[in-house]
Amino acid sequence: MSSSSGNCRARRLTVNEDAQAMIDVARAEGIDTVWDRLAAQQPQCGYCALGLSCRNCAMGPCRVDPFGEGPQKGVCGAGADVIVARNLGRSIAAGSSSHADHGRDILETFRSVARGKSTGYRIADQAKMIRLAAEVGVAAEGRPVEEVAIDLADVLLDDYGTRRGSLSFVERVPEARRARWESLGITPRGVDRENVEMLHRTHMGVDNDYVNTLLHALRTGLSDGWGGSMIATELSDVMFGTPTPVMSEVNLGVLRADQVNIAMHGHNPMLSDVVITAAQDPELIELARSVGATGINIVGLCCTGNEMLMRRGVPVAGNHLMQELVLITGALEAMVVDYQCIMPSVVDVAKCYHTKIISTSDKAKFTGATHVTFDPERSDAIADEIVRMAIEAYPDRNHERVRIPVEPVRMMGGFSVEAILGALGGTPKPLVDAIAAGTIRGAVAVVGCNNPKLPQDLEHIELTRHLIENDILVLVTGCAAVANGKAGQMLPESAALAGPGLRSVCEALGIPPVLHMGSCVDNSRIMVLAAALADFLGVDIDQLPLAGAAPEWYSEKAVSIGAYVVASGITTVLGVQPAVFGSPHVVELLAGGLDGVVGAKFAVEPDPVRAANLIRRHIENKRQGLGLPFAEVEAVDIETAPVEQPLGAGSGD
Ligand code: SF4
Ligand code: MSK
Repeated sequence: MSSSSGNCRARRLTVNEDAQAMIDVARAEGIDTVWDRLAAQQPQCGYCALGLSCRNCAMGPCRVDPFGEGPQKGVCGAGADVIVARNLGRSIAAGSSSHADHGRDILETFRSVARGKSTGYRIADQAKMIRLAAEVGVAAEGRPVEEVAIDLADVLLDDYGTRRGSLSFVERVPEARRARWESLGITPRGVDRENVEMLHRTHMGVDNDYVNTLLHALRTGLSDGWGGSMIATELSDVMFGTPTPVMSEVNLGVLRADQVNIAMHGHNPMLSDVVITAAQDPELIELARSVGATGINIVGLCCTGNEMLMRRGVPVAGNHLMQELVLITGALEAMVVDYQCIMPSVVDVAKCYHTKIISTSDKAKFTGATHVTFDPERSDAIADEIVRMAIEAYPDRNHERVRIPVEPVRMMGGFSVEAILGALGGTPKPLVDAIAAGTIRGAVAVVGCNNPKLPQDLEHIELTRHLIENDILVLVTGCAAVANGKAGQMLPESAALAGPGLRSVCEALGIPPVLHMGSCVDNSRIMVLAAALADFLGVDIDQLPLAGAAPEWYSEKAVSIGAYVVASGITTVLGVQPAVFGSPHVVELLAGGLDGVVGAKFAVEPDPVRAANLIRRHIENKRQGLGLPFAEVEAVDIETAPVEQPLGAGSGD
């Protein structure tokens, strides 16, 4: 294959120059990537894509024929509605459990810090901890900080069980929304309880009413957004610091050809925080010099990258679909992983280079990787060991194979709710005033992953660009944030890309029109901000000119996030079709009926121009409902929408 045809293929797979260059190298060197494996999987199972297959028991597996010609019932008698709803509920439980378990790890370490056992950490934001303690009813005045911390940890640990009526942070939800949840019976109780109940309900012969199953699926999602994820975010801020605006850099250009490069990949900030510190140890820097490097360079991937960028300004090498390509630079001594979104394939790709894959969570081992069990009580020693392992790999690097294809792009991160309110003078009033005046039409959370079925980052970048051009403030997390960073849309000077109203606000405050709010668990920050805006106006969240979008989602965590965002009253547009279209009833409920139940619904629109148009019209409707000046927005003609074809069969060629 000629290099020009190779480039052409790479351009269809990703909009990023660094990824295109590495895809070409992978192909030239015969290294399989996610796109090759997607092509090899074609055609993917149509029953599964529609949510119509079930293997919940040993009378199956079963499938329902969507054309009405084959079987319409599984062996147990479950039809399309029940099977689709059960599958969706199980996905939400898996995603919610992932965030919940991440939150529990942080919580247990926080308790251990308070007991003086995990000495590698400290309570970095004591003021926030005291605020949280007051919020959940723990007395702080006149008591040692450690005692308060233990009591706070115990209250939040109780949230995982079932001892209280509802989760502690449900108190943050506007009263009208809480009343709605109560009337629907979907107030989240224990975090673990909702997830376990979801698994119970979807066992054969339990919940055989799809509406009932889906209502509990929303409750399961809510136990994530206002429970597991929120606990993870809040206590990470307490232990590692609440983010404030910070400049950093992004893309494969953040790797250093002359340094020991270590990529931190996964989700939990506990490990990355101590590795960053270890990499600054003069003894280890000297050791790196002794093997010929000029220093030690820590970079992030996926949400660990977002955590490190938000709090410490550490550069990010890329988002989800960059995890194999970063290895193909040949410049990485170690990829250190914990859990979630780490492809098993990284071990295979790393074998083509000198790179060590170091797994660290006993919950997430990788055959072929080097495992170092992470123990928060020995965090410093373990971080030291990991950095030494990376340094030891440096002499094995083949410098002739090192390809760092681009220069890094600058980006700004660090917009916690506290930082946003701080920039506004400590109150949401200036933001509310700007929205009321129409200077800012509304706000949209653009979140979620990459999915190789779509050209990488195209939807994130285009959708965001169209929204800010329409004076809509964009809040980003996860891989969507990294995509926008790479595109240069997250700098104060990118205000020039926005419409005149949003531009004027951003220029006055010195902030980008696209605000980085953190990792996947930090979508809980967006819930807190939405609740604060609603409370300030004395309305429910669903009345606000807000929307959500997950243009390139792939993970079960994203399904859980979508569930809690919608159940909290924010309509959400997905760019990738979820596996529910085998049941017209379920689709009608999610994309229509839910609006009358929780005041928000889902839509699926892969075209970023049409998605932006749909969102703008939704926001104008909400403005009208609040009695604010609104504009009529014409629907975009699909023929005029310049969108690339989604990838599917044959994408590997
Ligand atoms: Fe088939 Fe019902 Fe068992 Fe599912 S639960 S595999 S539909 S028999
Ligand atoms: S890492 S869940 S691919 S956003 Fe949080 Fe990115 Fe999605 Fe993983």
